[in-house]
Amino acid sequence: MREVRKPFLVSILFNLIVTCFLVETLHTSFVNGGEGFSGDYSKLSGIIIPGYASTQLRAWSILDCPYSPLDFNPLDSVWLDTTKLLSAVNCWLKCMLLDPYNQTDHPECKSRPDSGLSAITEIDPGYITGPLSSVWKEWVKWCIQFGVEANAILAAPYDWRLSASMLEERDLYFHKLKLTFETALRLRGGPSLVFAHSLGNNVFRYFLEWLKLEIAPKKYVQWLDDHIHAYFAVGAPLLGSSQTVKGALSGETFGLPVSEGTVRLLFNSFGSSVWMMPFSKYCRTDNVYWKHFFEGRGTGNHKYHCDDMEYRFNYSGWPTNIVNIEIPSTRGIDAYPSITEVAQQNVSSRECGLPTQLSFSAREVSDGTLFRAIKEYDPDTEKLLYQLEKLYHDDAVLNPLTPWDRPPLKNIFCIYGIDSKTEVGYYFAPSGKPYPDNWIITDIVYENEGALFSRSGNLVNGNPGASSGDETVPYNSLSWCKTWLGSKVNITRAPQNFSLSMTDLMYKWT
Ligand SMILES: *[C@@H]1O[C@H](CO)[C@@H](O)[C@H](O)[C@H]1NC(C)=O
Ligand SMILES: *[C@@H]1O[C@H](CO)[C@@H](O)[C@H](O)[C@H]1NC(C)=O
Ligand SMILES: *[C@@H]1O[C@H](CO)[C@@H](O)[C@H](O)[C@H]1NC(C)=O
Ligand SMILES: *[C@@H]1O[C@H](CO)[C@@H](O)[C@H](O)[C@H]1NC(C)=O
Ligand SMILES: CC(=O)N[C@H]1CO[C@H](CO)[C@@H](O)[C@@H]1O
Repeated sequence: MREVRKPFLVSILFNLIVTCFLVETLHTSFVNGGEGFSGDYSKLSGIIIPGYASTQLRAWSILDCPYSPLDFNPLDSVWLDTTKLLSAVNCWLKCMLLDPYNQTDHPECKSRPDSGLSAITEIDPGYITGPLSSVWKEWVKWCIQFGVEANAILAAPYDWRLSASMLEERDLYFHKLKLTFETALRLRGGPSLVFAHSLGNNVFRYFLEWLKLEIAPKKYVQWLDDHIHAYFAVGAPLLGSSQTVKGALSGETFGLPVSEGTVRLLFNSFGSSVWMMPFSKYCRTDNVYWKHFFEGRGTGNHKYHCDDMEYRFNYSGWPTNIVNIEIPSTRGIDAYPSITEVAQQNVSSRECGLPTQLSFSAREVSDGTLFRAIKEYDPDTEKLLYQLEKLYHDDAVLNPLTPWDRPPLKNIFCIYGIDSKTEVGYYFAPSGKPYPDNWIITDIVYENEGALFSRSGNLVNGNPGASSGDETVPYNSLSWCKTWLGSKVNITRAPQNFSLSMTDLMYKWT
C-alpha cells in the first residue's frame, strides 16, 4: 500500500504549503475490499469537480460588438478570453452577466459551460482561484500512477455562475452527475474517487444532499458505498470565506485586467457568489431530509437556530467580525439617516461601542442582517438579499450556509494550505461615488502566525486561530473538516519546499 501512495505525496508536496490528510477507515476498506470493490485499482474512476471560475464558458449566440473587430460567435470562448475582455469589455459583459433575480442570460448573448476534461484544462485556473487550483493536475498524475486508467478520469464541469438550485433546474447538473457515477461503475466495475476543489466542494455537498431526495432512504448509504470510494476535499471553504463579502461590496479582480467596479457588477449578478458567504458554525436549519418525508418536498423557509455559543462568544467562531462599516462624521450621518436608524434599532449593543461604526459577524453576514442594514444606502444589496433568501435560505434541498457534518463516505482526504497571510475582516466606508464604486476599503484585518493585524501592521484584538489560511480562505473554514475526525486518522503536515518520503512526513498531531 505505502509504495503506491508515495508518488502522490511526493508530487503533491510541490503544490501545497502544508498538506493535511485526514484518512478515515482507509485501512479497513483496503484490506476487506468491500462489496463490489476488490482492490483492483484499474476498476476505479476519478471524477473532478472544479472550483469557482474554473470551468470554461463558451458563447452560444452571435453578438456583434460595435467599435471592435472582435465579435462573439457560437462556441467562442467567453471565460476566459482576455483579449476580448480587454478590447470589447461591454460586449464581453453581455455574454457573462446573468439577471440577478432570475439567473437568465442577457437577451443578446448567452454562454454555457464546456464539457469534458478540456473544460477545465484549457483555462488556467491559477489566474483566478488561488494557490491550490492546479493541484488536480497532480491528482490526475497520482491516479494514473495508482492504477486508475487514464480514460477513466472524468471532469464534472458546471456553470459556476449559477446557484445550486439553478444548476439543476437549467442544466440538470446533479442528475447528470449521478449518471456520471453510475456510468463509471457500469463501465469499470468499481467506485470513483472524487476530487473537488474550492466551490466544487460546496457543489459536491449539495449533490450528496440532493441524492437523499432521489434515492430511497434505505439505499442511500449503499449507493454511496457502491459509487464513491474516496473523497478528496481540496481547499474547501467549509464555513465560507471573508473575501466573498469584499467581492460583493467592492469587487475582487483576482488579477484580471478589469476594474473592481466591473467585477463587482459581474459577481453580484451571479447566484453562485452568495454560496461562499461566511457563516457561523453555531447556527443550523431544520433537517430537510426529515421534512421531506413528513411534509413533502419543496416547503422552503427552514427555521434557522443558533445555539448558545453563538451569543456567548463574539464573532460567530471566526477570528474577528467580517465587516465593519464606518459612517462618516455627523454631517455624514445626516446624509445617510437610514444607516444610523438601523444602527440604533437592529445592531446589538455589544457592537455599538462607537456610534459611527457598525460591525457584522459571520452570522450577521449570512442571515442578511448586513445587507438589510445597508440596503437603503446601497440599493444593489437588495439583489444580494434576494439571492441570499431565495436561492440559499429557502432552497428546498439544503441551506448551504450551514455547517456540514461528515458525509457518510468511506474515505475522506481533506487537503488544504495553511500559514499564509489571509484576509479575515474588512472596514468599508462610503466613497461618495455612484454604484458600483460606492464603497472603499479603509482597512483589512489579516490573520497570520496566530495573530491578527491591520493593513498598516498594527495588532488587532480578536480570536486568531493557531494557524492561518491558504491566502483566500481562512483557517477556521478550511479546517472545519477536522470536526469529522474519527478514531483512525492520519494528519500529515508537509512543507511545500520539501520532498521527503511518506514515513519522514508522518507524525501524529492532535
Ligand atoms: C428574467 O428577468 C428579466 C428581467 O427582469 C425578464 O426580462 C425575463 O423575462 C425574466 N425571465 C424569466 C424566465 O422569468
Ligand atoms: C465581545 O466584544 C465586546 C466588545 O468588543 C467585548 O467588550 C467583550 O468582552 C467581548 N466578549 C467576549 C466573550 O469576548
Ligand atoms: C497512519 O500512519 C501510520 C504510519 O505511517 C500507518 O501505520 C497507519 O496504518 C496509518 N493509518 C491509517 C488509518 O491510514
Ligand atoms: C523551506 O522554506 C522554509 C521557510 O520558507 C525555509 O526556512 C527553509 O530553509 C526551506 N528549506 C529548503 C530545503 O529550501
Ligand atoms: C430598519 C430595519 O431593518 N428595522 C428592523 C429591525 O428589526 C426588527 C425586528 O427585530 C424589524 O421589524 C425591523 O424592520
